[in-house]
Amino acid sequence: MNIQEKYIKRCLQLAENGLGSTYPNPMVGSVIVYEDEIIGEGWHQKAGEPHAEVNAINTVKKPELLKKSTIYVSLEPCSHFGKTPPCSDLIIAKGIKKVVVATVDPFAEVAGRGIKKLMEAGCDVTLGVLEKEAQDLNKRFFTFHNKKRPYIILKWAQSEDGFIAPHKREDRAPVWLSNRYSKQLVHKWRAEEQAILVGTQTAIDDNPKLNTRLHAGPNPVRVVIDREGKIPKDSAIFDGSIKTIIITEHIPEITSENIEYREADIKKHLPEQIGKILHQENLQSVIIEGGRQTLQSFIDAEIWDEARVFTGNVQLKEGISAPEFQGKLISEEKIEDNQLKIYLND
Ligand code: AOF
Ligand code: ZN
Repeated sequence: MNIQEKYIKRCLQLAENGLGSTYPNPMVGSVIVYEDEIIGEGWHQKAGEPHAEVNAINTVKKPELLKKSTIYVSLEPCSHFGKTPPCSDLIIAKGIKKVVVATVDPFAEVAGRGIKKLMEAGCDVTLGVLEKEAQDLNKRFFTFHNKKRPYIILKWAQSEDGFIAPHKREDRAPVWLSNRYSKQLVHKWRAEEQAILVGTQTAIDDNPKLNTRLHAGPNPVRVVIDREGKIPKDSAIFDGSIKTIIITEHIPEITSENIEYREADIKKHLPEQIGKILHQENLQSVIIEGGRQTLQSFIDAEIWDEARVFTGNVQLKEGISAPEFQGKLISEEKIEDNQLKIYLND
């Protein structure tokens, strides 16, 4: 690891202090280095509050050193007037001549303009140090701005013999293939994403609540596909306790509180349309929890980023088979009698 990587790594560590509180902004960290010594550090704490560079500059005890220092930032310094003024202007005004940046900011109002500004002012700018790590840290933010859709996580549980549910169900209740620790972990994951989506059949068969009752944290916005309005109105998803978006062909005249309808065109593929709708809603991530048809439609359309698959120790012998997909296995762990595998689409 070279010196530039060492300091960008520190920026990435600092950025992580903002985990869970910067949305819709990314997590960003910054350090200021004078003669191989860190003289200032900062990170972006919350949307609307100062950016990482401002916080780092404000911690420098001897401001006269700034002119001879290098500023490291895990994201391109901004060029726009948003809720706060442009960081690139501040860097120029403080006379900092050397700037090391991990990655360009994909936000349309910045997108290279911050770097251009700095270079035009005569700064020596290095771009692309630990770029992949920096983009991974804000994978939801990058996917949202670059692909104009949320970061998409597919999740399902399957039996040892590869089925996600039995064919027939007597009552509207899920059949549990994963154990209680896995279930708790799923609720933690729900709290980490901005939306949770299920298809019509899952909403009908399982009557899911789609909340985070087993883990502390916010509830994601519920998104439910109900093209023909077939889901019974007494289902948990219509209880109004959480903002719920229904993707449908026909928007009903009478709607209830916290339930919003968005129109989809039946002639076009749903995954692309849902991606667009959620982007318009400013939702940067979604966890899709079934069922087979919904999961497979996103896989077939190549509109997904991550798959989290539990395998239980139950045998179903027959039923609805697990989605078919190809991904790169990035982690594998045992949760008591369950196995959890996480894959990336790449
Ligand atoms: C930076 N440093 O620490 C962060 C940046 O509304 P504003 O003014 O807070 O601007 C938000 C945008 O600024 C956000 O979408 C992203 O493009 C950038 N975030 N930029 O120079 C930072 N958090
Ligand atoms: Zn900024």
